[in-house]
Amino acid sequence: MSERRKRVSLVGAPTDIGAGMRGASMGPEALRVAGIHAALAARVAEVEDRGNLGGPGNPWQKPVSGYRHLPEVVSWNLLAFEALHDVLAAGRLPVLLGGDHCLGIGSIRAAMRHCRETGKHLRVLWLDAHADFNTPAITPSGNLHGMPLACLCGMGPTELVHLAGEPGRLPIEALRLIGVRSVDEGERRLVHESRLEVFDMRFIDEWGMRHTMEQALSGIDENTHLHVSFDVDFLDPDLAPGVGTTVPGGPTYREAQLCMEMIADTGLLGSLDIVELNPALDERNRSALVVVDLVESLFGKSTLMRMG
Ligand code: B3U
Ligand code: MN
Ligand code: MN
Repeated sequence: MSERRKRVSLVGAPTDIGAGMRGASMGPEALRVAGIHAALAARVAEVEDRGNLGGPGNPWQKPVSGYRHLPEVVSWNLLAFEALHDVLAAGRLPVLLGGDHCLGIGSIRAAMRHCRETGKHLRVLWLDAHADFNTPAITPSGNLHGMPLACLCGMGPTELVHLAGEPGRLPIEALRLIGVRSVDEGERRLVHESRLEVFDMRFIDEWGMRHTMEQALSGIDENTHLHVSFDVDFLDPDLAPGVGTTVPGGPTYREAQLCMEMIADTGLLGSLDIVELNPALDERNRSALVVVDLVESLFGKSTLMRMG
């Protein structure tokens, strides 16, 4: 569907329940202040803001059996799952304003359910400095924002793996990780054993963003639902310092723009997460402003009219 005909719903999830640092709970408001609504309204047929989900507070506790805040993470993800599935079922495109990246579980579960109901094929583009593929046995922190992909692929606590009693798991083949440059020791082994398709920064340096995106998008067709999970720490910290876990050596402004533009060119974007923005660590909201700028490109903004 052309971007111009899309109808978008913003859903805020103000929580830092899965993170190792407080502050991502302010992400939704920072994105609104940076003008996400107006920026999208200029690109698509209609935008509504469904406001914020109201989940549990952050008790700031130590890990229990390998996880921090598991019950609260489950609650937030159930809320996200319901809200985002409602948006999809209404024929609209959900934009999750996070919040930390543990919310990717609920969000992608909603996209999986939607694909099951509509017969679409899901492709997930996970834009992130990290692999987010830890399990309770190997996590160095217990923070669930480092584990969402492993949970989605069936490795994690049942409450998260089968969130809301949902069947099945996310097939590894549906996933593409882009921009990765920080992977923990045990996680590296699991990524390798699981044959996750990862376009790390070395790949991007050697092959360029154009080739990277061609590869990450290969095999899609008009029946594909593209889910983009955009962890703001994907970007180089020079560009976007407002995240809890900055990792140097990320995509530049130009590389990130091209990444977004090439996704937009497919016309297949079906759902989006914007996560890990931490306004407490930002400078005059500049990371939020960069994100909004990139989201405009993701929804088809281009300098010139594109031919063909
Ligand atoms: N891999 C580390 C750090 C981390 C993962 N995701 C973020 N940080 N944002 C962990 O704690 O699992
Ligand atoms: Mn992440
Ligand atoms: Mn990350």
